[in-house]
Amino acid sequence: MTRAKLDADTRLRIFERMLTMRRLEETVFDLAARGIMVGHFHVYIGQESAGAAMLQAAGPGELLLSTHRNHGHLVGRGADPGRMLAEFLGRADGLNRGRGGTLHGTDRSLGFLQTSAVVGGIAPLATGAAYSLQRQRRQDAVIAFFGDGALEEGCVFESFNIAALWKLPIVYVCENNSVGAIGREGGGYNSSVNATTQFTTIPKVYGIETRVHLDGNDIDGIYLDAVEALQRARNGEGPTFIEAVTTRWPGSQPLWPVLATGITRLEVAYGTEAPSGEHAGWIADHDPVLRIARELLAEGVGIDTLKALDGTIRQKMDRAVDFALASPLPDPATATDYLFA
Ligand SMILES: Cc1ncc(C[n+]2csc(CCOP(=O)(O)OP(=O)(O)O)c2C)c(N)n1
Ligand SMILES: [Mg+2]
Repeated sequence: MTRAKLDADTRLRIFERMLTMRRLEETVFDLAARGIMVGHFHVYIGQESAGAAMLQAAGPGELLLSTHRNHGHLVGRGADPGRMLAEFLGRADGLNRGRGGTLHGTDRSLGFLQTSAVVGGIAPLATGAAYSLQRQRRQDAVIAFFGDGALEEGCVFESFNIAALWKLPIVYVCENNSVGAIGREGGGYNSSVNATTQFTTIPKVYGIETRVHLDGNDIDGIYLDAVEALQRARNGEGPTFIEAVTTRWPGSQPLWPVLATGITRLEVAYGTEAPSGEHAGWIADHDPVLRIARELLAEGVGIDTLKALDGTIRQKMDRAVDFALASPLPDPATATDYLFA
């Protein structure tokens, strides 16, 4: 199916979100390597296209919820990288006052309601948020991001059922990164094990509209589907399920993530440098940031424009690190603040 290409400005803005996500994750790796950031975390490298295109389509009143691979969604929605990094370091100026860390990121000021690292756990929360929007008669929708693993969880099926029955304003976004995943059996990070090979069959059973992008880096197609799905949700026509399929980033194969492909070199997209190292194949064929950069260059965007954009984003990340490091740890006297009981 051929569809209209997006205008150049929208494509560039989606790319800006993608590059911001990438540079943030590289900063996270740097903080971890320096021993400043401790504990486990998950990164969004290799999946930026879907999140960036969805977030580009989202309006200011939309509500967002995410899963353990949430950094990209948060920063792509516009969360301040300094406050994000402060949160990851457990500092008082973090988005959640240092209480949540990487796995519970939220930013209520942006409608980013919740991250749940419980696989599939976000689906009922997001569906409840959609019910709330419906009750308030708001012309907004919920976007719920989750991985393919979520489709092994019973609460996701219950959520689909309720959302379809009540025509709730919600877009479920399944980021299927299982292509090339080695999974636990292969000694790597958990990957989904599902009896169905076509995830869209699950929401379809409930009469939910489905769209699948076998090329999960098709930012035009995902953006256009997002616009349509959000409109359908706001019109009271019910939920949509969008699946984006991506090849798993080598750095997300091990139990602890590693910056397997190094700092992203836009020079590879400019053609002034060849991809190198053990994962040169992934860099050349699957890196979404380089792919969209190449597409933009082919469409006439100048190398200087991309260089300037990257420079601005890198400076933003440097300032974010300074902000996070300058932020104090929470005062122990506040340890029981913000508790329900
Ligand atoms: C209910 C539950 N079971 C198991 C885990 C451990 N776990 C963390 S991530 C993960 C794999 C999730 O796969 P997927 O949702 O596809 O996300 P991906 O890591 O592939 O992006 C598992 C099993 C968990 N967090 N929650
Ligand atoms: Mg997965």
